[in-house]
Amino acid sequence: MRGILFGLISILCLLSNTCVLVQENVYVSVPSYIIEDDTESYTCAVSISEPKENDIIITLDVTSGGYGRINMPATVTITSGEYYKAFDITTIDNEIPGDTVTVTVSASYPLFESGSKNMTIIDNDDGAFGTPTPTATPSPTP
Ligand SMILES: [Ca+2]
Ligand SMILES: [Ca+2]
Repeated sequence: MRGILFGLISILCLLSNTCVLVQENVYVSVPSYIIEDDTESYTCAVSISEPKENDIIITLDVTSGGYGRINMPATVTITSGEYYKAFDITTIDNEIPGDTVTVTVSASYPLFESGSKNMTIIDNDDGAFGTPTPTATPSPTP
């Protein structure tokens, strides 16, 4: 009886040691492409492997090509007991044609392996989706 108990405890210790060695990951899910248009909102998400007892505040970042092109929260909180949190990305419409760009959205949390995904922001000023850019009128001379 005592031997069995000791065996069980040994197995539990072995299991918990294994758990400590497992690298925890943050995952981010974004669309592979989004279209430049200030009315569109794209649902994205961050997730972790398993729920935690405390809130996990994930930091979001985007490579420089995304600056001024999208609105995205700086952080997303996965509340205790949850492993998933959705967030929205919206695009910023501009009048610049031909500015399709691929950016990398990343999600990080201290001591966790960061997650990242590529996302292409497709321009809408080439005529296919948007209206033509109005030509500038010369300012009147006095
Ligand atoms: Ca545009
Ligand atoms: Ca554009």
